[in-house]
Amino acid sequence: MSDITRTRDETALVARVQAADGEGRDIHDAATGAVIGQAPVHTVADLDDAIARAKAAQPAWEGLGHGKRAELLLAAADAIEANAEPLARLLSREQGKPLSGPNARFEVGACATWLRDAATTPLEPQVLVDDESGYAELSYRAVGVVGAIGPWNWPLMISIWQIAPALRMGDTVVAKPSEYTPLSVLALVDILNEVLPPDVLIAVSGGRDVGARLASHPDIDKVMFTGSTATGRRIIEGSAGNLARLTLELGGNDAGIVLPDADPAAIAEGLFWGAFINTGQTCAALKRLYVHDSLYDEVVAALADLARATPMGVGLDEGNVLGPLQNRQQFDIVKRLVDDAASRGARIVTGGTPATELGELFFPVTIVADVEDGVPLVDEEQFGPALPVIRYTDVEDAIASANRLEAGLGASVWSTDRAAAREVAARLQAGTVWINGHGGLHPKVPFGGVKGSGYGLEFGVEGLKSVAVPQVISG
Ligand code: TXE
Repeated sequence: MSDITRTRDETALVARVQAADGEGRDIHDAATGAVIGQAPVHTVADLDDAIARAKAAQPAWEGLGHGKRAELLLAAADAIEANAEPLARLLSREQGKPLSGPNARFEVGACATWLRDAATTPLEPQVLVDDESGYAELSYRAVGVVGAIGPWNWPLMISIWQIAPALRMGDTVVAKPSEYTPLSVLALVDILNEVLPPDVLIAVSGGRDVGARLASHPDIDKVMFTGSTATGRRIIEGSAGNLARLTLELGGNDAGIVLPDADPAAIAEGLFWGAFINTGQTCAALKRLYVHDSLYDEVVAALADLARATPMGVGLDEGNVLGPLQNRQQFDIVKRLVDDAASRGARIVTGGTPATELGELFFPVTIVADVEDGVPLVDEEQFGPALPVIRYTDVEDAIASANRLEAGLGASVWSTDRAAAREVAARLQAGTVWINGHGGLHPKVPFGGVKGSGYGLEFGVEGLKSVAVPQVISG
């Protein structure tokens, strides 16, 4: 086996991908502020070179066929697993999420799972007509070079969601990680490249200028993007020139509705992790919770109890399951929204002020009660550990509230009556509606948003189709 599979700690992973001394940008441990390493600062010229190499490598990669590509991708998944612990440690330090709980180790495990699934999901040609009128079949071919632009919240998992189906379908990929979390993605790509042929997957570590060029480059055929709605709009504009196909996952402001027949004790933990997985920095997290008046106080109290009991701190400490905000910008957004809600008379049940004793970017889990639609903490995406809980008396009002914002990624309904919950679910404007849970994903179940949360589907057969072009052969 190659040397990378013998790597034992995260510093060795960083050493393989970081910039030469004095040429990079310091990347800090989100929890402690310590410097982890120096990210290379790639330029637009570096990106152009990477795209040219990826384009040159694409025909041979497609020519290998599904079987051989699947074999290589399965070997790449094994390589991730062989390096799981150092990758998880690097991710934990750079992103902030703890090793334990549904966090860094979980994320690295999901990378291997999603990669294997993309490698092995069949996508057979579909015979559409085969009779006296003629013959026609529909199949899916590689689209070409895919640009993968990633965020900082689940940097490894989301990169794999973008990269794996594209490679499987015979595309080559140029990936640009977020400038906040480049090292872990560079390390992941380095590990994958131990088994992939040269130039099939290239990571370019740059900022917004590099992202903008990647989305609009004439030799990019498809862009997979996860990030903010504002950047998504810019990518759409950029694609007017190259006509790149787009998959845009633009975050959300997911509503949860607790129906009057729900059992607060039974749902409290599901609600808590639905909202606070990755310390709330998750696109499809529960971001505003509508609770029927009859259960309101009980649900708020149960959430506050869990908030107080759930350990937050430095991610490498195995006891912690909640971490810091990843960056100052996000910390400031969360603080501003919580302060603003308090100033408008909302009740801060627990949390509410920075946990400076833990470190600069820590904000405690904050449950905000007696708050209403129209307050920015409800209407804007907080993307952090603060949950507004809104009281309702008529379920029609709760449905209208859930649907009133531009976002449409996920939603959830909580009830002991599954049929009643499904009826409400069908009326919610969201790409996924969970019942008695929030945010659970499966590699075979398509995921994507509606309205301002973007368009296009990831995962499963639909995900493979989205990084391919349909071709009809007729006659
Ligand atoms: O996102 P950006 P940021 C939300 C969350 C957060 C906000 C901003 O609410 O507060 O977005 O986060 C690249 N053309 N989400 O600033 O700017 C950029 O370099 C092409 C939700 O990190 O959208 C990075 O790689 N690319 C989200 C990526 O886009 C460009 C997860 C995302 O950056 C570009 C993260 C351009 N013009 C934040 N400008 C989710 N859906 O989960 C920047 N980029």
